[in-house]
Amino acid sequence: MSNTLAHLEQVKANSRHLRGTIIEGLNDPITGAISDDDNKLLKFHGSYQQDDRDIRDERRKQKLEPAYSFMIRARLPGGVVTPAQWIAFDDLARTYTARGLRITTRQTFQWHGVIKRNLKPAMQAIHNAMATTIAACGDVNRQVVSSVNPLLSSQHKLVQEWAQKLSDHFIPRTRAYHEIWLDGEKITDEPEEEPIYGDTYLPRKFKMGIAIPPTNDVDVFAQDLGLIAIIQDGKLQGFNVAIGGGMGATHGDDTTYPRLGSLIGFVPPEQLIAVAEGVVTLQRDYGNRVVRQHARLKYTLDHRGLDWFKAQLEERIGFPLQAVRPYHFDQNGDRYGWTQGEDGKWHLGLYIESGRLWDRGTSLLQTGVREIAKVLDGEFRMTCNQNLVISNVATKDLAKIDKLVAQYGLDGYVQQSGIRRHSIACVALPTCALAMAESERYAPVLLPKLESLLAKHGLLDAPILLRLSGCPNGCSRPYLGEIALVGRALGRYDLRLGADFIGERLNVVYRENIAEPEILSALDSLFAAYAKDRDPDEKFGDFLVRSNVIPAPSQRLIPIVLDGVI
Ligand code: SRM
Ligand code: SF4
Repeated sequence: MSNTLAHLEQVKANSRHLRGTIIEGLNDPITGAISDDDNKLLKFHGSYQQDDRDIRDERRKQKLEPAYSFMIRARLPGGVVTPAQWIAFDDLARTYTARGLRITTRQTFQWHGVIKRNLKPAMQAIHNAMATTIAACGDVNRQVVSSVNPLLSSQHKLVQEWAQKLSDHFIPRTRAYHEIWLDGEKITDEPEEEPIYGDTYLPRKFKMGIAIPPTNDVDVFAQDLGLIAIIQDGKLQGFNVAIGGGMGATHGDDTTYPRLGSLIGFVPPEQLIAVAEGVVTLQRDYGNRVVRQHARLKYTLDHRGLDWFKAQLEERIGFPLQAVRPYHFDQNGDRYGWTQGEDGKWHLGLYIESGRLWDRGTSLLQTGVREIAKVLDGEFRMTCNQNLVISNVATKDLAKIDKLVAQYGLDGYVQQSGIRRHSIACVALPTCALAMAESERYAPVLLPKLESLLAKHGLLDAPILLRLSGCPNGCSRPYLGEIALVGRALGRYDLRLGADFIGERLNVVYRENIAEPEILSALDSLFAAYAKDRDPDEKFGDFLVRSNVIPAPSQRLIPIVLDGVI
């Protein structure tokens, strides 16, 4: 293999389909870590080696190795979890982890702080709960996300089936997962086939998501392959296809940037898998395998051209895409409280701060949801805004659920401010190796300060999208926040402003590398202007653009459409 390729390409090629020496590393009692190369492969199995950054310096001083542990991420297409699974996942959190359960911005669970000797039993516990972690991370198609639209339960069901089919279709075929984690016997010495991925998998991670208008809770234009379900008269007609969305960027490197997906056409359901496979395999064949920073689909598209990509895709799949169908989004946040679906069942949207369910002191949110799981005759759905929906509840059971929700303080959403209800924060410190600043731990500090400013200007109930990220990788999709803080260094952030409320316009940098006093002072003036001069129902981000408070966003206002009208 050419030595101009990124090192990881060579690791993948030599890994015997993701085996490497992970088993040997797990069995090495001398260290709490595994080797760097195995760590890269471990991601494909849904786990990351991390260390507790709060005590990193102290351990270095004491000449101890870092406090290594592992984060595990589940693959739960569409974020649907049965009550039995919830209890099993909660047991796992209590037995093996240090930081409770964490709902992610891709509507699945992460468990942090699993030490090496517990990794295998933890993976087995997930398997025993009829779930998996394979391909939750790594250069493959990840967790497939889909809208959690409680009003339209039959539509959710239709779309959920496609999320599951896409997820299953793109699961790696290697037996390595069974061999390493489930003590699966090696069935054959014959080389295994990865029919979609080949020996070196994809150049970089790949993400798919399905939105059900009018809700864009998955941020469909942030996906490599974003699908907008078109449903008429209760029948799924098919999907508008958007490609090349992505958030990640690097401070100071203009060759990396967030990008909204471009709409390239419409596909009926029976052709969806073919189109998805066409997009994935084109990215497999043409994605950049030399420079990893440029390896996402968005760069392949911008490098080769959208027309080129679409022509290649149609040649590969053997049929043309149809013209984009009309659709309309009205928000990318979640609905809170009870809503009744068309089938009469009820759905309760709950706000979970930064998605963390972890009993601390008198706050017993983790136990609260566990108690609900014990009595729930329905299911849980996690959202891409890190929230939780208790779903498919019969009318006779409402009072029972309400009682537990109130008892365990899960009803905070009732009184919360508009900004809190629309806030997301990525994990960041102390577990994330890439964090430059606090995010999840900063949210409870920042939010009350913002709320007191908003209250001063009579805006406490104004729904404003706030997104915090500890670095520019963008795990909270901060470039789609009406207000976003993107970490630069401890206590310092870029303040970005002016995305819209529906996930169709990126924000821009308003102030670079500033600390909290400057952040609050800047927002105080802007809130004052918004309170005074906004049009009726005008959203904060739209107001900032209309009133030229921020320069017109350099990115397009709506995603590029090829060959179609919306
Ligand atoms: Fe992310 C890397 C956490 C959603 C873009 N992300 C990481 C790592 C694994 C850090 C690392 O590589 O060492 C973080 C682990 C932190 C920890 O301690 O748990 C991490 N990402 C998360 C989660 C948990 C954030 C959260 O608060 O919920 C989300 C888990 C999603 C999941 O369940 O699969 C998460 N990450 C996202 C999203 C949002 C999305 O997908 O909708 C993005 C932006 C969309 C995108 O991919 O473009 C995102 N994460 C990244 C990137 C930048 C990728 C890029 O193209 O440049 C990295 C860094 C990397 O891959 O090198 C990253
Ligand atoms: Fe870590 Fe950065 Fe992602 Fe936050 S945005 S979880 S700091 S990689």
